[in-house]
Amino acid sequence: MFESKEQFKQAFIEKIQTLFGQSLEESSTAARYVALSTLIREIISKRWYQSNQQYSISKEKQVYYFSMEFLLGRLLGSNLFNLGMTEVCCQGLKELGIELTELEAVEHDAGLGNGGLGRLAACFLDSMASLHLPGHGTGIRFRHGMFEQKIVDGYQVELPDNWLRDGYVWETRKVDRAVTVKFGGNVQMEEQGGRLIAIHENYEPVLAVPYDVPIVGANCNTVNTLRLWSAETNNFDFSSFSKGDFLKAVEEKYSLEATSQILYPDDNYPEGKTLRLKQQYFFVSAGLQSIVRRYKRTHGGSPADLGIFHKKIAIHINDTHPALAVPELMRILMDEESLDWDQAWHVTRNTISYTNHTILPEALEKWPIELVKTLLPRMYMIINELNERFCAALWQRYPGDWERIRSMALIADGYVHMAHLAVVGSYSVNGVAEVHSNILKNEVMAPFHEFFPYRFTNKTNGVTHRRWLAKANPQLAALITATIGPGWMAHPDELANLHRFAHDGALQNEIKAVKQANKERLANYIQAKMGIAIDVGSIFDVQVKRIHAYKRQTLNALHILDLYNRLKADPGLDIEPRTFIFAGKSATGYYLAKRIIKFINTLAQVINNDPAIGGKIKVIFLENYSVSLAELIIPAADVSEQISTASKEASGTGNMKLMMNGAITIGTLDGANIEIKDEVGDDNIVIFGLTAEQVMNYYKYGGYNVLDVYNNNPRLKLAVDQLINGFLPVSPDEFDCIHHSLMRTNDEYFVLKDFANYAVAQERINNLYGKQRCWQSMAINNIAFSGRFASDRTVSEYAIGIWKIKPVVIREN
Ligand code: 26V
Repeated sequence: MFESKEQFKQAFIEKIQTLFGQSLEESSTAARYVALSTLIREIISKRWYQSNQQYSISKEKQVYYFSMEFLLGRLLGSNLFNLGMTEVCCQGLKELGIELTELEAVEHDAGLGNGGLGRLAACFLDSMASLHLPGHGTGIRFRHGMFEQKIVDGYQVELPDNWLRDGYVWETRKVDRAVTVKFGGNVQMEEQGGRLIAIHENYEPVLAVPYDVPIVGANCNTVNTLRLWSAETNNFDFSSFSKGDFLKAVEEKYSLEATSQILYPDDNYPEGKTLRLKQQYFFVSAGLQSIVRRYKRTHGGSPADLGIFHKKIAIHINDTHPALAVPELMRILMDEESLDWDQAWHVTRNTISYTNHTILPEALEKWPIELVKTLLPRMYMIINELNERFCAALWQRYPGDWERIRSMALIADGYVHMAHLAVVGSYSVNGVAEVHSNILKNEVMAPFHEFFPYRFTNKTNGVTHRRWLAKANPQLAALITATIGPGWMAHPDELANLHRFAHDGALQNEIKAVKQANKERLANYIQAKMGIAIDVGSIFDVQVKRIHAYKRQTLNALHILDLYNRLKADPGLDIEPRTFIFAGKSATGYYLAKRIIKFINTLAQVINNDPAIGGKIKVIFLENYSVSLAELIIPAADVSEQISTASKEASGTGNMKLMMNGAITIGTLDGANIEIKDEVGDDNIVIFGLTAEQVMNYYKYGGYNVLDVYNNNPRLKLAVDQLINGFLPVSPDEFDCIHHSLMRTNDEYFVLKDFANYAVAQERINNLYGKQRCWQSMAINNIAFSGRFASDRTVSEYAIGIWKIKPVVIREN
């Protein structure tokens, strides 16, 4: 650590010299970033070593969070923040004529995730380390993360993400910890000494090499590990090579290494691709092998030692993507550690816990039997045995109820059902918000809940207030600290003390000024990026998230179109000026979502260039939504759009980030919106639309006819017609698919049904914003009651309620 700015400056300059053989003056911004990060990494490394040592000595239980995705974003700023070094570095650099923010901007986002699920994993890592919890991440080091989105002529265009291009300072390659993962081949059972042994032959070995990223806790010495696995091969096919067939040798190498090349960019719509199943088994197997190896070093390697594995290790699976952890842990315990089936099953069932993140039926993972059999023969054997035993238990309880047994089986209708495997193979299943957990228990997984009533709980999501409030919005953080003291940083519940100041005129003015500054920062970015000037006095109305039919960007867009129509009809219409800001990526093959992007951009083109409306409204679609861009947009938001069809959004986490930054939610009673409403009270949120129960009743019993709504709402009818009647400057069939999804398939997501209420809710937003005192008090209350949505709360609920792990306070030696 640096005692002073002077000491820091000297170390920084020396680092540039030793790394690059350059003086400070000669160095580029990129070199300075590398030098600063390297310096910080060295400080982290000491604590990392100490953490690992003390974890081993303490022998306390550890948790491993298995996730296909970790959407980390940038680490320099958050590491400095958690180390408490932001100030000294920022000031020291300033004296050298360098802006810290400029160096931070050099870092490529680690975009190893699609959206909510991956970012949640990153927030959890931050909270585990900051709560002194021995908790680590296990995932894949994708060579290419989430694609880079360009908007060309209003359409999404995908470019490969090349985040490793300039190297990644935060990772350490641990070649001595590599393990082998076996694919394909065949498995024979042979009897040896009275035991059945599985012999796996003719398999394709892939070398899994771990890259470790340190996860720095805030204001403590804890540094945990995110271990990301990379597929490599050292068995270059020398026979082909020496015969001169270079191409074949290289081909094989690339095909094996393909496993960790690319993140699948489809959330909520898994494709049954072999490579994806390969990725899942790859990191699950590598991760478990390495955990068992470490366990044996610390706790002993006899079968009896492994029989109490679950007392020292918890493994959490983030959705079903790592659900092969169930059969893989069985395999390791039986085939490699000589436990019998019952012992292995006892350990496995008590080690693994599972979070469900979606109930969209199309997102529930299932794999064709044939694929599992050929790619993972040993996994298939074990799943099959698990299935037979589970079905037998079901038969005991429900004799003759074939339909129920089929609906719960691990293998049925030609597929392996991963959610069933995850529920059966774990001791805990949770949803991510109250309403979502209840739907799991009472609808989607009702038969499982009946069979395992104690297995199901709720753990409402949270986000790290360190990144999403303190770091993203430093001025707001300073203001909060000046008002209620610094305690909220370690105890986000203390934000509630702000409530007393909700009507304090001075604080209201200051909150407004901070928001204004953030809006200006965003407006500058938009001006620079897109050449569009936006009114910083307008309401910044923000919908940033993946583009998906159920999230209903279409509802927002249709309302904008309606507002535009009304402004055209009556240029004197008295509304607060508003800037509608969208950002988000569509899955590559998701045709409808891609057209929704084009629809928003078409609206932008029409509205932003129509002098008749006097600049009262503008529409902006910011390209390439990412963690870093979110950190820029969210602090500038006045209004948070959380308008999914009730029952569809498991939780949402953007809703929490926006609330924490003082935005007012306009939203449906879906996901965590309901709990946000409960926290802030009805006066500090604007709720509209069908409830989850109403939506589910329509699905079950019918009774919704989109035409009734369409024919009875002339404003809505006009906007819907404008999609296809040549009103918009695109080819007449451009938005057929959007129109079709609304009008021809009876509006599956109730866009038209909720439209009128949404328009009323938007008017309320407009009127509330007009009463600035009232608005600012609402903003303060939203910040005040966001403490519950800090991931520190969520993670401690997991630690106490599920993982049964205790903090281990790391001493500085
Ligand atoms: C993810 C992926 C990623 C790789 C490609 C295939 C595939 C298929 C399905 C999924 C599931 C995504 C589920 C998900 O992201 N759920 C979101 O989880 C958030 C954190 O709990 C929650 O806030 C969101 O409401 C929920 O949609």
